[in-house]
Amino acid sequence: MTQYFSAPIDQTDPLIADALKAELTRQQTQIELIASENIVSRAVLDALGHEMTNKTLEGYPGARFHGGGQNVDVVEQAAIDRACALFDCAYANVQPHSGSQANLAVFFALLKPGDRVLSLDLAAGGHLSHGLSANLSGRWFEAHHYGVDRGTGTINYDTVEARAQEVQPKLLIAGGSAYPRTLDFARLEQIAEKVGAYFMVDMAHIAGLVAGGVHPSPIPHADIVTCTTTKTLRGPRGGLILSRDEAWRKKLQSSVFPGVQGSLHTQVLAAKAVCLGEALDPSFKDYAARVVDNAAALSRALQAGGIDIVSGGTDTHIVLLDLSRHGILGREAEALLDQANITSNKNPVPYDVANPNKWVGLRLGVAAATTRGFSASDFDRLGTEIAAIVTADDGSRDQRLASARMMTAELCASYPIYGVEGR
Ligand code: DSN
Repeated sequence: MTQYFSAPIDQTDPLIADALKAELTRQQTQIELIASENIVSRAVLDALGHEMTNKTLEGYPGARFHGGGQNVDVVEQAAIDRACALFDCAYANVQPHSGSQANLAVFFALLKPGDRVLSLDLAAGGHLSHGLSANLSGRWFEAHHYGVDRGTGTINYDTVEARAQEVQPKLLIAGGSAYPRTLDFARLEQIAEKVGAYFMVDMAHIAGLVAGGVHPSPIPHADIVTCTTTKTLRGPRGGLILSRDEAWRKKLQSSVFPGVQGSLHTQVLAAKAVCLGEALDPSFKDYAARVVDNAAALSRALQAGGIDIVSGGTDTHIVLLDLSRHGILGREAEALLDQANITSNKNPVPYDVANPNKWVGLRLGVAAATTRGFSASDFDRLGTEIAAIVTADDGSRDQRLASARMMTAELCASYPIYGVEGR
């Protein structure tokens, strides 16, 4: 068995080892602009790859269903304490395996099947776990949505209030995956109060901006807040549930386990604790400030290049391009940028069609490249190149792509990640 415990993966499983190496090279040599991605620290990777993954455990620190949990107890308690300190809240559950699991647990805690929820429409930037008909949240609950104004691309809170009065939801949800502007949590709290709804905020995308003090916190306003530790928070894949007070502790604890989950992803708990510790370091505020500055620079450069930006700009890490005037679909723009080693994703814009292959939006996010070290002037250059690629005619596009590939290679060489050999 000696080999079993010591042989590296490139000896035991070349197929997977080669894919892992190729993925590292891909990340090192492309510019990551998918808004839900980031680049985690070596310390987070160390935790994720740790032998703690062998440990099976259910329950909560000090009240487990299996023996031998003393070290995971230390890790989970540290993650809870750090989440409470970071977000200034009294309650944190760090066990959800993902943001969707966290949201499902909140639905399980607050609602009964058939209850009404009111959330941001998917095309306006919402999330599938907030009541999409194809998702369990939309199948088992009566989901209604609010959108954004056609003219401004932003949420009109008077319209949300009218919609809430009409729908009378049991749960009002704010947050999503592609809304680029600051959310007015105080106003949404008032709306929820007026109609007697619970108020939940899914801050998955902006959690790192909230932690870094560059977006207002939903904690004082919402009954319950969920997020992922990925995205702007710069940690492992997984979810968190937070609350300003202890009112929901008992229900939330049992809703996560045994409500929607069984045993822990113990090594992910360790990685969550590490990323939350990193976010408590004063340097995280500087990172968060650079994220919003960089997104603004990218947005300005794209607009200067003639591209329409949904809502006319951004307050967050997200820049959402509306390509409808350029005769190019989101998936086509994504494929073109891919040829320049720039990674992005097609996305609906507000009031877009349902078919993803016909969406006219492209979503960009700056968190990963900001972690890499990109400055506002790098994003200015990047935005100029992206606009040129998207607006180029067939005759000049190859030349634009060649020039963009050189820019990508230069920027990636200037801001290396994980060293030449990876870890
Ligand atoms: N909701 C998806 C996204 O924003 O890309 C995954 O987190």
